[in-house]
Amino acid sequence: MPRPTTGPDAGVGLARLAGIAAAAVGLGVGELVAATGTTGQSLVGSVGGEIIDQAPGALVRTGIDALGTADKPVLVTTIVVVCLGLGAILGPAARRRPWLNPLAFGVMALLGTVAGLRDPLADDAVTVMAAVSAAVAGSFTLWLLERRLPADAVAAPAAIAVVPLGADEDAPEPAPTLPRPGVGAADRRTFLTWTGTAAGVGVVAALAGKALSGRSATSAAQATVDIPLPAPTATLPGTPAGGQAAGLAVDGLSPLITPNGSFYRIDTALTLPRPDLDGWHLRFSGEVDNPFSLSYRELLELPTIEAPVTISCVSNKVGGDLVGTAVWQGVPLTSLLERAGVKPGGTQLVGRSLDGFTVGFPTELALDGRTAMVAVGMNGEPLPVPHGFPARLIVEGLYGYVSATKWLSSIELKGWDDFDAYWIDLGWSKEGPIKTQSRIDVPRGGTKVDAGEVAVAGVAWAPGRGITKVEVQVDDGPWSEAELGPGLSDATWRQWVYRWDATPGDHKVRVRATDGTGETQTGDVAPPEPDGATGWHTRSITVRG
Ligand SMILES: Nc1nc2c(c(=O)[nH]1)N[C@H]1C(S)=C(S)[C@@H](COP(=O)(O)O)O[C@H]1N2
Ligand SMILES: [Mo]
Repeated sequence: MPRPTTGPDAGVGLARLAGIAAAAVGLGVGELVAATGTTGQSLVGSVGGEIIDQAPGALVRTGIDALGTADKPVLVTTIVVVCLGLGAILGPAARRRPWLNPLAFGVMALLGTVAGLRDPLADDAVTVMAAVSAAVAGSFTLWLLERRLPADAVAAPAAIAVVPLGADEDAPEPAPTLPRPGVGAADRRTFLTWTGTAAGVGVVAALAGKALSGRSATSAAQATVDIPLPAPTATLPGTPAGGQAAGLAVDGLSPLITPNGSFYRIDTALTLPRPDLDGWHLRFSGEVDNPFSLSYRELLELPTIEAPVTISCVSNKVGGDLVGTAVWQGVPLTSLLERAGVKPGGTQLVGRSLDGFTVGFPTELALDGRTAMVAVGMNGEPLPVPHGFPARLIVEGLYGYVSATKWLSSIELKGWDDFDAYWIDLGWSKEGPIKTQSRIDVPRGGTKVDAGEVAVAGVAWAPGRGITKVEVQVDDGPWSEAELGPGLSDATWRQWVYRWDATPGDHKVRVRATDGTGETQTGDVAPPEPDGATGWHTRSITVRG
């Protein structure tokens, strides 16, 4: 397609640019104003959050691990691109019908406002201010730019034809025409300068907003919190003084304790909740005799425990990496529930997050002796924001979606049948005990190894029951017992290694674990839905001669 320099088509092209630039200004100003709120919640973030919450169950369900990680930038990018695209449509349209300009920006502001008001992370007043400023700035920009559209583009006389700009030799030569003397080129340059400047303002405003919300009160508060506990690794068995908890020394094997920076992350939060710590309270309510609430300071002053616990996501596939082990530090649920006084009707413990996410599990599981806590620390640090700062639930033996509420805001006791938490409505099982699983970490799939001794190693977990045996099978041979690494507790995974005398050729290696009750992991293949994947993790390994 030849690129028009003048004429009606040039006018459309330039008006599109004006629309895109105006949309960029609207987006940028909206983000900047939204970032001034205490929570720093982004307007685009609120819209994305609303899309995640409104998306049909199946879509969110299949996207659970993706939504936890890679799809979030994709969603944000899509929203931005759609807004700019709407601008590209609006630009030319508003040239004919100027009233479309305020109307379109008004509708977008309304949508942003609705999403923001429904978003528990966004401050209502700030949302309205952000949406209104975005609409006014965007609409004004478009009005300004359209007044600067080159005169010939606006007049669009039929006689002026399209002049190809690119070296498009195949294209038929159109009747050569010249820009009208005195207008065209110079006007065009001025217009493009204005448009470019406007787009630049939009980008700078958006970046400033991002910087501002990143430097929120939360980050500052978190940096100054000192978790009143000793460094956790000191209490773990087999820990060299001041060092990491020791485990099996095999290259590529998951460490016994997963560092915070590489701990898997799964949640529906498009933008991280960054609570205003002064206003944050953990509330206990519902079927209890003494409802109460605690500030962050009050929570930190209570007696705490620390325990290594392996948590996993129900959407983890066989062999997947949505599982990790940390030393969690926090206040035991037993003491908090004792203080609240659970009534007989409070058979379900509902955890609610600042962003509206909910979990629910049988209250008795918090009281049966397993590790169950309101965690404030992870591996000796205050909870990192992506893992739930300021506080989250950790319950040994339960998948995260029924228990591990991050950015915890309240614990409510309800009847088992009176409430279904977030993922239950979307078709996942109401009860979520973690199934016994094992994974081969090394050798990696598809790698070639040399014949001779090969360390096949990985981790196996059955939190709450513990792991007593791991077996490895090569091709259709017998199951052979692997060596187990140090056991921190029944709540954590166990490393294992099998020293395989590898013979040249293509082999299949599979693993299965037996838990503390004596039950061996089933080889029946089941998908993660609705209550966790089963099957034996299998790797194809080529051994060189
Ligand atoms: N607020 C909130 N908490 C949440 C979730 C969420 O979407 N929102 N996801 C849960 C799920 S499905 C899992 S598996 C764990 C993951 O915890 P992590 O991200 O710290 O590994 O958090 C749980 N807590
Ligand atoms: Mo999960």
